[in-house]
Amino acid sequence: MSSHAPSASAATASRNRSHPPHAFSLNPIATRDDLAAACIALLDPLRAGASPGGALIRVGASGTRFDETAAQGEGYARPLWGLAPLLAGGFWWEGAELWIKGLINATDPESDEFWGYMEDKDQRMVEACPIGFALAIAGDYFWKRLDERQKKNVEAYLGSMNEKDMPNTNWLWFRVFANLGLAQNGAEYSSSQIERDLVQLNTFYRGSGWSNDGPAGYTQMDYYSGSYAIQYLQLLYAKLTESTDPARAEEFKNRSRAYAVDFAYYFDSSGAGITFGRSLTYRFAMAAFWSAVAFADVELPAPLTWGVVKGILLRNLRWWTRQEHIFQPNGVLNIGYTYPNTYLAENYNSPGSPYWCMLVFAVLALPDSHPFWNAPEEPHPAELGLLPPIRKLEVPLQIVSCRGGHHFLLCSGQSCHYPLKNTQAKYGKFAYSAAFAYSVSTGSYTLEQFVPESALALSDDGGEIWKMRREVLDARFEERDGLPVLVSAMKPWSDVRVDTWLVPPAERNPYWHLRCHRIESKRSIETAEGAFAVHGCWERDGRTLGAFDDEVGEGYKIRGEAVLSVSRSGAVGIVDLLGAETGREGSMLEADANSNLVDPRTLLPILKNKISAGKKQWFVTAVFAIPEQSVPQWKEIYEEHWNEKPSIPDWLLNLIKADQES
Ligand SMILES: *[C@@H]1O[C@H](CO)[C@@H](O)[C@H](O)[C@H]1NC(C)=O
Ligand SMILES: CC(=O)N[C@H]1CO[C@H](CO)[C@@H](O)[C@@H]1O
Repeated sequence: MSSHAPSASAATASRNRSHPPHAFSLNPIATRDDLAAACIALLDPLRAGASPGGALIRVGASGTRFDETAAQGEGYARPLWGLAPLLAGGFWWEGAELWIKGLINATDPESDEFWGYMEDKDQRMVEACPIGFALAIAGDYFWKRLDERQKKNVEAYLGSMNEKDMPNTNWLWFRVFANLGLAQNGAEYSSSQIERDLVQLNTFYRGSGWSNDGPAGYTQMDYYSGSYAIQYLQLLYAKLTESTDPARAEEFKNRSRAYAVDFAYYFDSSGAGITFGRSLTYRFAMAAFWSAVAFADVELPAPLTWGVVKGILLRNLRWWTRQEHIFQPNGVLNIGYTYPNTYLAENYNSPGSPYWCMLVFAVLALPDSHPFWNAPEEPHPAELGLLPPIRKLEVPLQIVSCRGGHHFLLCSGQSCHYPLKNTQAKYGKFAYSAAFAYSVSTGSYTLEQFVPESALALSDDGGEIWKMRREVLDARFEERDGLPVLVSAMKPWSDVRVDTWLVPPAERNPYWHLRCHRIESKRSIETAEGAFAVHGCWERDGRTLGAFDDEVGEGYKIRGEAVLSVSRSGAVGIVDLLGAETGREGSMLEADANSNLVDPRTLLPILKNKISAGKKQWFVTAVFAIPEQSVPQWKEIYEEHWNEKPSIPDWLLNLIKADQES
């Protein structure tokens, strides 16, 4: 028996389970009934965590920056994003009784389970949004079933949000929905508060369909601008106020038409979405924009037909059905992305918080006869060549690429406006992919814990602490050789400046993007730059991947300033096109366990060197990536593409030469 023979445990280990498959994971997600069943499969297990009065649902034990009542209130309220359209769509689920009782008790000051009225900047404000939505579309259950005293309690509770201080962000939408829900049922509400909030929210608008998650000066346009909040709620609002606020309704629909063409690039042919920004534990909420488009009956510009919208939405959900580790053994969701992981979690992610994912179910409110349900699912338009492979997203300062089937974006110019955990990883990376999820730091000692995935990390203390891009300076577009290029700078220390040019894949090198850096440092530093993180194990026995093995066609090759890795996730490599003159050397970094959002065991191809104080140094990093996920024939083509290294474009060579001569 050769030492390469599979160990008996390899296949068994990956098939083995800690609990039986979840009903959601077994759902084919093809029809309206399938989607209703998927929604119910997510709701059912929550009942076990409900308080006697139904107002509080405990999903887990970890803490948040806010109180436990608000946390368990999330466990109650967020599932309403699915339950309300389920009921509005004419489905019935017997657990709904518990949620109706829960609303009564949550808002009753005489009940043990009363949540307490809202204070300034209260987490309860977020949960007022799904409650408002439930009142608006499923008032038959959540309003008409209540007696007069109970109705007054709901009115007083939601009304306690008016006039309070709120974060100047997407949160303002939550108050719009609290009032709208009351208005739709003829209850007392504040129309002036709705008006003030909408006027303020409108100041976030930046054009081309994109809103900032906050006022001018912020540079944060992530899933909150689209699926998690702003676009999503604009569209729900548009549908609910078509006759009472027609001008805004039309404006919001117009914004979604512009945004949709940009956002379509975020999803690949497998259904996966690009991992970018905070709150990714909301999982399939990432695709909720497409559900809201249908909910609001918005016809999108070509090539985004109903069949395409349906395809993007349902493929994303099916991708999630294949991520079977998103559940706890009792069937409720865990905190994490594709597996339990708190390194990525925000301080506001309570155990119930992942149920923001239920936003995706808005389409359940649509009747069978709706064109969304009638249209046959169509492939992603990029797969059919119906979208240009590269698109400049002027407003969010991103370049999206679907060249060769790999959907990813280049990013320079975003940052979170408050101190977020792992903020560098969530906004500061050069590239974010739908196939290779981003990685976060797991600790603060050595490169293995910092994980410079799609980043340039710098250390001035011999490699103990590493800095990666957080604040981006002077971000702008240039056009070179007919392609958009993102130019920006960072100053990790006051005496270190790094200028960066991000160049999307050219037609002749579809699987390569370039990141050129000019580093000027007055202190001695070490540098490390990473490609995308890859699955770090052999298929044959699941042990840590090593040097390339021709027999099995897996492993990694390191040659001077070039590293190529081939494993289950596809082929990923990195090389400095300036060659050995940069002093950069390739290696494989054993990224700390659970640093990557989709793969708990990753390796990272990196290039490292040292720069002495006072030196100016240019790098021209070329990053190679062919994902298994959306380029199924990658094994046959990767060698040819890897060997076809891009050359340094003339404009860049001239820039470097001029600088070196100055
Ligand atoms: C929406 O777009 C249409 C078509 O471009 C345009 O005629 C209309 O004025 C726009 N409406 C608003 C409110 O922006
Ligand atoms: C704990 C609690 O207050 N439970 C109440 C919830 O609401 C129902 C219906 O009003 C009451 O019967 C329960 O006593």
